[in-house]
Amino acid sequence: MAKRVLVLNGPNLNLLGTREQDIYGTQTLKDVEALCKQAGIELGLSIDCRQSNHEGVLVTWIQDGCKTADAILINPAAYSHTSVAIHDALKAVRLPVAEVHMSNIHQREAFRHHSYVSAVAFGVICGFGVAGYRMALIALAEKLN
Ligand code: CA2
Repeated sequence: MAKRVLVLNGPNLNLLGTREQDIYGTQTLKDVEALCKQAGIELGLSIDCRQSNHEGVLVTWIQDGCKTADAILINPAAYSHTSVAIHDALKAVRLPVAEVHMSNIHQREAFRHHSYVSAVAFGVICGFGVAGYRMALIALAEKLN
């Protein structure tokens, strides 16, 4: 059976492609989700994409992940830099986690340099735009096989 990857996108990523195109590019969240589904087909993974602007919703989806997923790919967006709750939820589910950021967070404001998620992720990809999602799925497929 295909391994299942839960792809989570955090707050404001529903606005992708509509503003701040100099930082995040022109592709929309729909485009990112289509890219993930296509990569899933190529890699033999079943992909479930979700986005929320709410921390608690993301925490619940992560908790449910132990029943519905074999791995989690997450772009926690601004919650990367603030959320102990998301850190704790990811730690609790004990699934392999890949963290993705489209921009190079280390080249940006100091408050973006630390992510609470990185400590519970097996890998972090940043700075490669939306291609980072595909890279993370390749890494997860290898990890799961
Ligand atoms: O580079 C990334 O992927 C980020 O996770 C994106 C977050 C930011 O807070 C992180 O520091 C780095 C921001 C997502 C907001 O995306 C928007 C897209 C278009 C217009 C407005 C916001």
